[in-house]
Amino acid sequence: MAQNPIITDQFIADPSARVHKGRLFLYPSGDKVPEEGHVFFNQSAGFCMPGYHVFSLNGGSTWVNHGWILKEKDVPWGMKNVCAMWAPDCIEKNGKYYFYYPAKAKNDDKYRRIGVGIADNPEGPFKWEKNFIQGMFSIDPGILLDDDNQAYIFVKSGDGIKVAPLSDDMKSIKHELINVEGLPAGYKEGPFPIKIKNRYYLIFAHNLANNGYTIGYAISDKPMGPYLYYGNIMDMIGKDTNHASIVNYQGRWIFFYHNWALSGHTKLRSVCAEYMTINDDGTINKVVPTLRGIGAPMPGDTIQIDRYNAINGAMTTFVGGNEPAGWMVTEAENNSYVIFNDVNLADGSAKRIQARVACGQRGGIIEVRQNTPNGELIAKFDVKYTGGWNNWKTIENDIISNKKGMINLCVVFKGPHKVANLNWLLIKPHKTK
Ligand code: FUB
Repeated sequence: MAQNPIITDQFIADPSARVHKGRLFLYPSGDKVPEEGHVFFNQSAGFCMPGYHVFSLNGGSTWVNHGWILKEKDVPWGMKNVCAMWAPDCIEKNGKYYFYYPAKAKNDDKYRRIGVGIADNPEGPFKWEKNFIQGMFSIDPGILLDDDNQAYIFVKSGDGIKVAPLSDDMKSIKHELINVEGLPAGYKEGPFPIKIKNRYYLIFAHNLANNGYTIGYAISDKPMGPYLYYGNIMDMIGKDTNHASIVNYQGRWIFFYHNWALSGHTKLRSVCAEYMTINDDGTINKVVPTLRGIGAPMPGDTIQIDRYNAINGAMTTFVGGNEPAGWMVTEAENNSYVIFNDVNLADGSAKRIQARVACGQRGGIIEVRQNTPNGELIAKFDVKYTGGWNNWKTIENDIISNKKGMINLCVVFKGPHKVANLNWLLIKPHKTK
């Protein structure tokens, strides 16, 4: 999957994004529907979180799922069957990858502990340390590696955000956690530290009036602070958690966060991403949630057209029938259209295009044009009755006028009735022998 939310075949939250070996990796936590009879322990806050997957971007807009990196049952020091694996982080130091995660420890009455695993590759496999890091009972580890190779672990601990330098082997802390000074009043968690142009940034989730979370940021000239609070990067998106990270990928800043648009349930979350900009004075411009999100679909990537930049005359709703979870364009009357920006046609060699459609009436024409409803015609589909508005069929046709590089698509529906429900488009990569 591609646009917001970026993954729709499972629930993930608390995204920690990192570029490793030039590739964009995502280390989220995972939410799941509790099994019948699941006993929540008293500090679960209603979450059922069984462990971690890792994802990476293919360069276009498809996220590759590298599978499980850690399940609760494999935490050497962890309590079983509590599903308490909250927000993780993963950084690289001297060619090794260190994955930090909170879990509930067995034989321990403390809140949560933080463990670490070490790998030779960003996607693992990780070798898990036998015990948790001593001297902390915390959640939400966020790691900063400074230019002098000193790493720091930031956590939510007690009622604030704390920090300590990590030992050189990254498996313990050099001294006890200290409070990060200079942050605003109110509940804070989800620290994500990052150094940008000699400034230390601390991004964090902030729940000032127990009302819902904003994402705030603070800046310091020293890794452990004191920090100066600059306000919100993202305002409240609803009355529950948010948790963010930022990363520079291929020259652009990307802001990752989570919402619960897919499930409608605040404990079953999905990760989203937006482009973000930083001003010359170091301040960060506010990020507004969109459907379109980031990434430029390439030939072979599905173009989730319902995650539009603009729409006119049609609307979107959840897809039904046997389709995987997600949304579709629907109620597409004559001349309604949807605009989806930034599709990467690469060298322009693609010859065929597919559309995933469902039609419960007499059909009509779907035109794919460049930029606007009257823009150059790129492809055209003659849509017929498919057996119902949720009976899905993939149809395919020639690309009439191919382009190279980045273009914006405008999909126009034409017909005397509602034309079709449209789930996605896909430009087929041209195979040469
Ligand atoms: O995902 C469980 C907890 O909710 C995280 O640790 C917090 O940051 C919040 O997102």
